[in-house]
Amino acid sequence: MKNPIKKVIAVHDLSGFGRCSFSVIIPTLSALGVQVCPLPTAVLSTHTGGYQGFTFRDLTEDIVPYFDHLTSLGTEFHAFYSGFLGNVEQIEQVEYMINRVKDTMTVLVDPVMGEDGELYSTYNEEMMHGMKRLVRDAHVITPNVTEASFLIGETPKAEYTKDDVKNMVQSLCRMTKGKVVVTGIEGDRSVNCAFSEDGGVTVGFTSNKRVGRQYPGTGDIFASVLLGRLLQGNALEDSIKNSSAFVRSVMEYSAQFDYPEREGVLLEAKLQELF
Ligand code: PXL
Repeated sequence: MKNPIKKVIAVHDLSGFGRCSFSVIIPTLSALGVQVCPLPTAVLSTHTGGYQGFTFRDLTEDIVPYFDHLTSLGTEFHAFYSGFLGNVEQIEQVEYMINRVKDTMTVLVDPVMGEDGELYSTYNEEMMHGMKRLVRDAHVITPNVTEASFLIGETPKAEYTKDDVKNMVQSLCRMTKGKVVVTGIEGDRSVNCAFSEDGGVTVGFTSNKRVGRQYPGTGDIFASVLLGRLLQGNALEDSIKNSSAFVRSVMEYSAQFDYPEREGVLLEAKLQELF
């Protein structure tokens, strides 16, 4: 009988504390029955949001040989998933890898660049241009509203109307052949995520009650659940709804407890909801 477990090559960093990137991607996708094959871009002691003095071991030199070895094993990989990238060279390496896999794997690019209207301090103009090239060939992209604004060359706004969001999704659709999913929208109460899978002809919206907290890593959890649900064969809209509901549930649970938000959501307590 054929091995039923799907495999994802995931290109992210490993941060030892603060629940983001691989610390949440591996358990989340595993809970959905998907095997994560981690391709680490860097190893940090903590994530960069809210901590100082963290260690940072850059693995840029290893990335392409690591990928070439994985893809020479003669095993079938079903998806390729990239997220936070640390420099322009890493973005170019992901571009090389996407070109190698786009005809045989589902390619999800989470263009992690910033949040709350700001780019991350590690980001610069050149990296943003690189990210625009990455989204072009992806099959699914999952920018938050801040990243979506930067990708289409606009200044992020504090609040978005439904029409603003529709225009934003349509502009993104002109930049990629893939499905577009924009998350974390603030403004119109009936909109939280917006998506299109037909090049912007139709734009759908989903909504969820906001929790009013800012935990790192929730974008990584959202994209991981989305990818897992898509690989299970679910439709895009159902996968988005399931993923946002899960993120909201973990945030709501975490918000009951008194601990620093920079430690991330209490994922361990809620993983069973994915089974
Ligand atoms: O979750 C995004 C992310 C991933 N990796 C590192 C980060 C961040 C966000 O701050 O700092 C190292």
